[in-house]
Amino acid sequence: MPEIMFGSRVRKSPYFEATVAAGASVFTIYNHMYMPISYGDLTEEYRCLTERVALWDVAAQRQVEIAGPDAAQIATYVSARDLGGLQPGRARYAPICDHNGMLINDPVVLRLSEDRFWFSIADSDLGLWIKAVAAERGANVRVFEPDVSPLALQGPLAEELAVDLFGADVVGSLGFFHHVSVALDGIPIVLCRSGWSKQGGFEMFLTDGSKGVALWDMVMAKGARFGIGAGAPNAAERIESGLLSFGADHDMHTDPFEAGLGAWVNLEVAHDFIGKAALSQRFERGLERGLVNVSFVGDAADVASVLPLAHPHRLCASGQPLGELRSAAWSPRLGKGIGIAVVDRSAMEAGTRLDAEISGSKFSVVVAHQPFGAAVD
Ligand code: THG
Repeated sequence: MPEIMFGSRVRKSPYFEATVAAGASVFTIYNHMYMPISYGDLTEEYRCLTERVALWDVAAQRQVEIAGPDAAQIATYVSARDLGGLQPGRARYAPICDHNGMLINDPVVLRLSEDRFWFSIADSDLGLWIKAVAAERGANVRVFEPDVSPLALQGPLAEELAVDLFGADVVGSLGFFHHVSVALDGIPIVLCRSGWSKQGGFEMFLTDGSKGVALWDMVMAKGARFGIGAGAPNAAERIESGLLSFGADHDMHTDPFEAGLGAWVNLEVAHDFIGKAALSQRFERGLERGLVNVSFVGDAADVASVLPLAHPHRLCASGQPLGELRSAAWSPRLGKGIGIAVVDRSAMEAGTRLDAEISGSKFSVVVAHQPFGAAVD
């Protein structure tokens, strides 16, 4: 395989040196930054995440900060989910759409104070968009990327390790999607109970990039007795858990209803927001297609040999194209290949069988009840 050059144009995370020292062997590029996605053994990383605790460099989930007297107004205007009632110290997952109602990002939004927000973004240049919207509206805000780099602690033992690190008082009173400013040996962090897995855990938003390696080493040292391991957002676990990856599963040609994110679109609000009119129309029209979970059928070794999926693949029934397989990975727990596909409405029902050709071989997938974590299949 060819290699990717580690040059100075694509940015490095404050944890970069620590992840390389820990054996990171596969990287992707996300928000113009290198992000480790594997340390060489995805099955062991899955076990560590689902049975113990894993440490992930997710600094590439960059923050777009909106600060100033009109911050709430701009945050609310760009978001399809109502952020009006979001209290300081709380976070919400929020689909962001363009004027046609198409998704352009799906960040976690943290409100730090009355007039300060962080949009913790997926992989697209949302900062440019918000900066332009704020300027065009003459809003009194500053929109910029602060020195903030999330490090995720995920897994069933994350809670105990967090208590060791931050104390039972801080951790015990921190609800899901709540956050609080803390310091660890003088290292400043915003600690949030959040993360891109359903194993439970926290995200430590480091606010001083010069302390990245120190923070990584400290968490690793304290985590040793819990069997902590270096890891990364895990494709199999997140597909099981129904967490979507922007750019892979849904993209700028997908609306939030098709993506299954309709519960987080607030059309009933009194205020206008970008995409509101188009989203209302799309909602009235109903779904023409949508995202579904799928399971592979057939020989396990054959299936495992083509996963994780390198790029989207067309899905057909009786030779007729009905959709596209967007992401897929081998699930060690379920013992089968699982994926996320976008399919025509007629093919969305559980049990629908679809065919794909991957690396020159024929495979079949079946539409599953979803998400896998909550279903029998
Ligand atoms: N953490 C932070 N930033 C991020 C991500 C993250 N930015 C990019 C990407 N991940 C955004 N995508 C998601 C998708 C789902 C969730 C979080 C970020 C998520 N969803 C929960 C669910 O679906 O059950 C809860 C949603 C809610 O209750 O509001 O957590 O992981 N910092």
